[in-house]
Amino acid sequence: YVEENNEKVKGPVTGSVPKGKEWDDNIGYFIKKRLRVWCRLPNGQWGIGKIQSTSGDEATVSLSSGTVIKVSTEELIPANPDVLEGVDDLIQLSYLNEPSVLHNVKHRYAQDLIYSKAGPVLIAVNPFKDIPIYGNETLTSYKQKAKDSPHVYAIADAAYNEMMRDEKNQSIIISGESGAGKTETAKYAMQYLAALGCGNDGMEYEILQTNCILEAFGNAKTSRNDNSSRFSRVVQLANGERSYHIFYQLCAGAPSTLRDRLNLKMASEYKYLNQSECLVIDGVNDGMKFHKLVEALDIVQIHKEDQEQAFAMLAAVLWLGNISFQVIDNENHVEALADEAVNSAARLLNCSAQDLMLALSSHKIQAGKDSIAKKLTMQQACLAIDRRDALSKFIYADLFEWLVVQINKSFEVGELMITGRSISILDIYGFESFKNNSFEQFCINYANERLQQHFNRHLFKLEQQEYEEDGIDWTKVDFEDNQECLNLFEKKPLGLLSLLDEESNFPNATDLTFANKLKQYLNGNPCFKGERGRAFGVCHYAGEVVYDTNGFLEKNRDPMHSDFIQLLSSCGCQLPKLASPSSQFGGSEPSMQSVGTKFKSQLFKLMHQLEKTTPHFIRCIKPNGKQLPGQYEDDLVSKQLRCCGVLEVVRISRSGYPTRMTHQEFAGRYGFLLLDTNVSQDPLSLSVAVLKNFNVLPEMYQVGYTKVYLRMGQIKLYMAAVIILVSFDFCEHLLVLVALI
Ligand code: AOV
Ligand code: MG
Repeated sequence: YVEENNEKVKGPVTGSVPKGKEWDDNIGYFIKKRLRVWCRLPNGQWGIGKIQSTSGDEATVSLSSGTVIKVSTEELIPANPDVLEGVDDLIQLSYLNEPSVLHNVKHRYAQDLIYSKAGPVLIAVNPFKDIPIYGNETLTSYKQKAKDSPHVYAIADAAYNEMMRDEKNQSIIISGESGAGKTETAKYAMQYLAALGCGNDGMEYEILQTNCILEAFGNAKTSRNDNSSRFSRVVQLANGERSYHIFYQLCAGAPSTLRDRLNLKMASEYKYLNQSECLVIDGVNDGMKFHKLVEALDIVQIHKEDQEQAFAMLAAVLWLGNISFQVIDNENHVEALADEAVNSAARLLNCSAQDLMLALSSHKIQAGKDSIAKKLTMQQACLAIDRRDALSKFIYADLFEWLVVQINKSFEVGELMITGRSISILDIYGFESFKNNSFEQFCINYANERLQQHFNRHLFKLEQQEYEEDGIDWTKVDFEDNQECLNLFEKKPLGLLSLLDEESNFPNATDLTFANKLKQYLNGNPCFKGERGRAFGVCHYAGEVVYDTNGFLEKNRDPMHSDFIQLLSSCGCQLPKLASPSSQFGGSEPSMQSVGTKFKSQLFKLMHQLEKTTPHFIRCIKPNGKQLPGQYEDDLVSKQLRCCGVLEVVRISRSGYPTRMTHQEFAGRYGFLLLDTNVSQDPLSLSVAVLKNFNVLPEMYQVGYTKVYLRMGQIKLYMAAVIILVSFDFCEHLLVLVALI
């Protein structure tokens, strides 16, 4: 069928609406054969139907719902025959266009087939309900290769096999909007690899328990996702959102002896938690989660004393948030109130209340070689709050880092990284566009932009570059390159991050002067949009986002004051070891790097690490904005599929050559199959002879200057046939061949 239609329809009908003569020529064929078409309905949705007749530019279409409508022929797009309804891999579709792709994914979703392939990329649509596809039985059937339908297990399995076969590190890169299912998908990938790699149930269980710990400390409820992966939100919350789960779990679940030792109250009594009018999540029992967490901490062998110390740090953070300041009128300075909050925080941090109060309400000023503590004046009152919040964030960040180090220690991951091969699973915070977007969204979206570039590089740029350089016949496929948007962020000196740093260092700058500066230098950049007042817009790969610069400068500076480091390292508490003078913060000096710059360099490090691996991509899709099962919003899904370039990936995979080997490799693997000993023994001649001898169709391969390129599935198809053909004569080679394939 595919062939019949490909023959009739001239050129690939892709993209949105095919224009011009090419499609007009084919309409007649569609009418004659009563083939189905997609047609854009007045409400903007796509409907499927058959063309009854045409007159000029207008067509009469009878829709499958029974309605007959008249539309412009420009609004018609060929649909796939029903035998292709819900195919596993979009590359199997005869007609590749947006409504067909959308419909295929939707058709599968309606049957709980949440996974589809788009060539090499796995598409995962969030079901927002439990479906029975992750049990041991399913896992085993992927392990034994009894099943190969699209699944996160299949991707994990492929990563594992390629790691073993090519002796190369692998990565599974999971992307998608907030709430699309990245973290869940990452957990399933981890579950599969743990089952595959450990062979020892205890270890597997132990590895999976780390998810529970990392989620408690690293995830929080946002308006988009009740269990969102976050990175900064200890001190400030938007309405309806929560801080990290661990705070609520501790408050709800700590046993009474621990409560007494930490002077712990209910979550509702802490300012850091009660400011957002959201203390609980529907269907989640924080107290129970706390018990699970303690179990997990025990399983990964974090000592009881360390656990208690970690909880003490959390309680200290909560009490810090309750510290308030008063203005001492006659002395014109601010001072922390010596109340329960100060006393509890100081006791938990193991320092004196006096020292803590001084550290919060004074700042160090450099006088020659010495620094002297100067009390904050009334005009600097808000600085005191900033200092308190900076201390809280610092303690929390330190605690998180400590936790990761402990977990890795318990698996001796460090050693494994040096000696063994690895599969990295990347799950980060997803692209976000809220009504009000701040510095957090700015960083999150920048990271997603970088990740998108990595995706583009591997699936579009490198692939096509290799074809061109190796001299094979190839028609270039265009794709949406986001390089310009990345330049907007990264360019020096006139990029968003550089301008932000410059303004953050300028004493009299405000968020408004920052916004004005951006408009002054960046207006005219196609990815930048100057908005009113303090706002500015960025055209991201996933859509335009308007950022409010309110708080940008302060959040970007976020200095860790040297006196805090002194305070923490002089106090007896064991846990924030990293806060000691030898830490990453460079001795007793405050960190000079801005948050934005630090974020960028961490991101670069991550990308550099990923570049050294063979990537496997998973694109998570959010089917609706309400976190509900069974609802598939066409527009929302369309937008996500478009953003991640699904059509282009499919087009490249369909016309590309995913299997490639150097002439040497190919000749080495398959050359022995040749019976004709007269063939010249150089790798190129041997490779060509093998391809010809086994009648591999010419359109199924290309021979480049250095490599042999084969279309998807060719090795499996032909070489499986070869096994049967040669098995009688070459029994001794058969096993070798099977192993090679
Ligand atoms: P995210 O990681 O992509 O968001 P999550 O993985 O946390 O999104 O998924 C959000 C919610 O969707 C989960 O809490 C589950 O309820 C549900 N869900 C996702 N995948 C599945 C699945 N395969 N089966 C059942 N339910 C699922 V963010 O971290 O916010 O970007 O920063
Ligand atoms: Mg997540």
